Amino acid sequence: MNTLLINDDAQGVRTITLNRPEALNAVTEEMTSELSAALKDAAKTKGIRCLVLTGAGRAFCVGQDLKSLRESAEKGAPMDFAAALRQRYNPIIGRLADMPMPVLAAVNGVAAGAGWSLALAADLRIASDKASFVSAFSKIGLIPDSGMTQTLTRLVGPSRALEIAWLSDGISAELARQWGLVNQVVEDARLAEATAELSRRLAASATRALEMTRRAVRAALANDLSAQLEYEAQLQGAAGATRDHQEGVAAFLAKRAPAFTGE
Ligand code: T3D
Repeated sequence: MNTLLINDDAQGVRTITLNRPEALNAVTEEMTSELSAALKDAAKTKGIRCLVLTGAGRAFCVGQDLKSLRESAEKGAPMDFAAALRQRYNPIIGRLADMPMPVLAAVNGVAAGAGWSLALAADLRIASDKASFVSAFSKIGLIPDSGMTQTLTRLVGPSRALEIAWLSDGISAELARQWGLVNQVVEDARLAEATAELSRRLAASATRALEMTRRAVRAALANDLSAQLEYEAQLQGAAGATRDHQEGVAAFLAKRAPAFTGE
């Protein structure tokens, strides 16, 4: 891997670090192909129970590398945006959304364009107080992509989503927290520690129940009550058959902490 760093800890947390700090982790073709492979691998690796996505250096990710975009155009092979989204970006967003474990974005610095879309595709976001967010797409005559028109709209509603997308003003970490775009803001120096704390807590949980909870929460945005009640019944049927459910009940009755295994 040239554009990513991948690290596993003993608690079941895998951290993928976007690693082009000299270019603020701008996204290249190589990065999308490596990230896609890394997500595929994390999804099928036993024992990975929380995935953290972060950036090296002062940025989280500034979206598509505009220098490589210009180079391609100068070579007479301008980027086919629709194809790039269908073949490179969208599969990554789809994979992030459906990982079998919680996905946490640790936003260490500026997140712009599709870089912000990546953070929005995570389940939860923890941000450094030095982080900032900018849609950026409108400044280069594009529309928000890589899922942003949906993730952003669901978090802040259509009117604020349009304001953010049309104006492309920078949003501070604190304002992002107030608007529900990030779950926690911590002092920059504490980001690694706070990320480890939250990700290890998630990794020690009943992983399959967390994944099914995500499915239920997502379905709730489209279902009416009776469809949602039925979906909850189906998912609870599956959750109730897990080893972690048995362990949770046994631990409660024995007045001890549960030792979930993710099974
Ligand atoms: O198929 C498709 O649809 C394509 C997919 C597109 C998805 C997208 O992501 S489109 C959106 C692309 N991203 C942007 O437009 C963001 C552009 N960058 C900025 O607006 C600003 O750089 C930031 C707000 C992110 C940060 O500002 P600041 O003041 O902290 O840094 P800076 O001075 O602007 O940038 C520092 C360097 O990073 C600078 O390079 P230099 O002059 O030192 O050589 C700048 O050019 C470079 N940089 C920043 N963003 C990008 C970039 N280089 C390449 N690509 C970038 N996206």
